[in-house]
Parts: sequence; structure tokens; C-alpha cells
Amino acid sequence: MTVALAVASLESIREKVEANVRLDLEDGLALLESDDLLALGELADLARRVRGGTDEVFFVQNLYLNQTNVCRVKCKFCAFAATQRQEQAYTTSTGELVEDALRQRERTGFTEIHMVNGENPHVGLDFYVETTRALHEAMPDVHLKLYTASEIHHMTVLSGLTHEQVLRELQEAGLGSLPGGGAEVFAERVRKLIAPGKEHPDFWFHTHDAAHRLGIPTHCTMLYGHVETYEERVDHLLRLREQQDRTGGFLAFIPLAFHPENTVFERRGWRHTTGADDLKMIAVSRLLLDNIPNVKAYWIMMGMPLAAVALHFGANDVQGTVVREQIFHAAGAVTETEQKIEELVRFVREAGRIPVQRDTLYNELRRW
Ligand code: V47
Repeated sequence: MTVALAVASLESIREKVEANVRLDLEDGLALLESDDLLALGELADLARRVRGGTDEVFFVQNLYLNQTNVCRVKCKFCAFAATQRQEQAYTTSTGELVEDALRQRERTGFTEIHMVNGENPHVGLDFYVETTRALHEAMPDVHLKLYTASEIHHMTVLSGLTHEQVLRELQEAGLGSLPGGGAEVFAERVRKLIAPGKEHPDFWFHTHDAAHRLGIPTHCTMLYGHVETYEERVDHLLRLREQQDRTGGFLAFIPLAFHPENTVFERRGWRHTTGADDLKMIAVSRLLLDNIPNVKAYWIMMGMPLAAVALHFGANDVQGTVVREQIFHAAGAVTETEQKIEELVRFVREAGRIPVQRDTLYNELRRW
């Protein structure tokens, strides 16, 4: 009986997808509850194509930086953050950070810097603005994708300025876009369990809303695979879709699979998400987020072999070459921290797709 119902609803979802009709909460739940993985992949790929997607798969050459791991919030899912007193705590000076980035630039020629940090209570807004300006002046042609909405909110607390004012100062200093972190799961029940010290999710939306209105594009994420229900996953995606209807500034969605190592969840017996759940999340994200053009299969999290399969489940981007990732590796990721372009290209081609190197704003730089 359950199987018959699930099949019936996948059939009705297919009809909606073919007619390019928006899916709703019930559709999202039926998709997540289905174990017909291949049908989900096929539906998501169909949705991608119906909405104008092609065989192109994008990647960006980027450098990951984390200037400080000192953090006032003790999120239970995080293995990266430290308090100032802990041995592993660090805060890199702006000068050192820029020198390091310039050294890496000689080696890899990246076009984007992606930087997220802890919410360090021992610095001021000037620390962030000066860093942005120094990076921009040293590498004016590199796109700066810096600071999650949580960090922007933290800067408003440090400075007493509004979110708009903080974003404007950073934009004037050279900020190009915001990464999507800090979203976690918007449902308050989940937030209380995994990140009780974090700001209310309304601030995440307020920050992205303000950024979009200032012409700063952003990314969006969801951290899945811990205590959230399917309903809370769908609710999260639908809230993102509503925001995109309002302001249209999300470039891409990145589902982030929870890595439990070195977190309290590891001690409670939590395990890594399975490949089946990862593929399901990619497919459901593509199907529900009909107004966000790009869905990333983040290889640093899922590994390149599964990311290549995800290209048949609705993903059209594998993120980047990513030199030196720390947040997922602190929590047990065993992937390399850097993927050579030739390897990315090989995986994408073997998946039957066309690798296209892009800049942050999805302009084509090179077709491989
Ligand atoms: O908000 C932290 C996640 C985010 C863990 O915009 C974890 O392209 C899994 O913003 N297991 C920060 N996830 C990183 C971030 C990001 C990452 C990749 C791409 C983009 C993008 C942005 O990392 C946090 C949280 O959701 N995170 N710890 C963990 N143990």
C-alpha cells in the first residue's frame, strides 16, 4: 500500500515537473520518503533540463581561507571553532593572510577567494573591513566571497551598525559575494538542539535580503544529516525559495552533509550521511528550488566519485578546486583538500558532461 502511494505521488510529481509546475511541501516529503533513488535522479535531471539546463557542468578555481577559528558560539555540529584560550585557537593578521594568498596565487591562479571564520569576539568591524580591502588591493581581479550571514550579523553586534551598513562598508572595501553558511536548518526546534547560541534564522534571511538589494549576490546552504526531520528539510528549502522569489540574488544552493567527527554528535554515535541520502538531497533540492539556477555537488564533502554521480541527480556544479579546506576536515572529511583541474575535468567528462570553468558569477572562462 505504502509503495503504491509513493509510486502514485512520484507519478503526479513527474506530471508537474514536465509541465514546469511548482512543487509543494507534500511533493517534497513524498520525494524524500521515496527509496526509488534512480527515479528521483531521473526526475531531478528532467527538472533541470525542463528549466533550461544543458550538459554543462561548472567549476571555479578557488582558494579557501579561514582567518580565525576563534568563535563565541558553541555550535554542537562544529569541530573547527575554538575559544581564545584553547591551544588550537588562531587569528591570522591581515598582512600574513594577504602574503599567504599571494603565495598561493603564484601556484594556482585562482579567480575566487572563499573565506569563512569563527565569530571572533576579540576583533572589531575594522578587522574585517581592513582584511577585505587589503585582499582586494593585493588581488583586484580576484572575486572575494567572504563571511557568512552569521559573521555579518556578528559584525553588527561588534559595531552597532545595521546589516545594510556593514554590508555597504564591506562592499566598498571590495566584497563581491557572500558564502551560504550559517543557515544550518532554519526550524527553531533543530537550531535549539544543534546551535543554541546562534542568532535567530530571521537574521540569516535579513542579511541575504539586504545583500541582494545592494547588488551583492549570495549562496545558500543547508546542513543536513543530524537531528532534522524530512519536514524540516523541506521547510528549509521552501523558505529559501520564497526568499529567492523576493530578491533573486542566490547564485547557487549547496547541501552540506553533516560530518560528526570531533563533535558531541560523534560521542552520541552519529555517523556520516550515506551516499543514498546525499544523492536524495541533491535531487530534492533541484526539484524544489525551481528558481535557484545552480545546485552544487560539493566534492570536498561527498568525494569526487559521488559528486560525479550527483551530476545525474540535478547537480550542475562541483564547486571548485578548493585549496586547503578546514571546516569539513576538522570534522572528519577524508577527501583531498585540493582537486587538480585535470582531475575535475576527467570526472565531469566521464559522467558524460561538459566541464566549464567559470568565475564566481557563472561567466564562462574556459570550456574544457
Ligand atoms: O554554516 C560546519 C557547515 C558552514 C560542519 O557558499 C559543517 O559555496 C558539516 O559557509 N559538518 C560554513 N558541515 C561553510 C560555508 C560553505 C561551505 C561550502 C560552500 C559554501 C558556499 C559555503 O559549514 C556552516 C555549517 O553549515 N559546517 N561544521 C560539520 N561538522
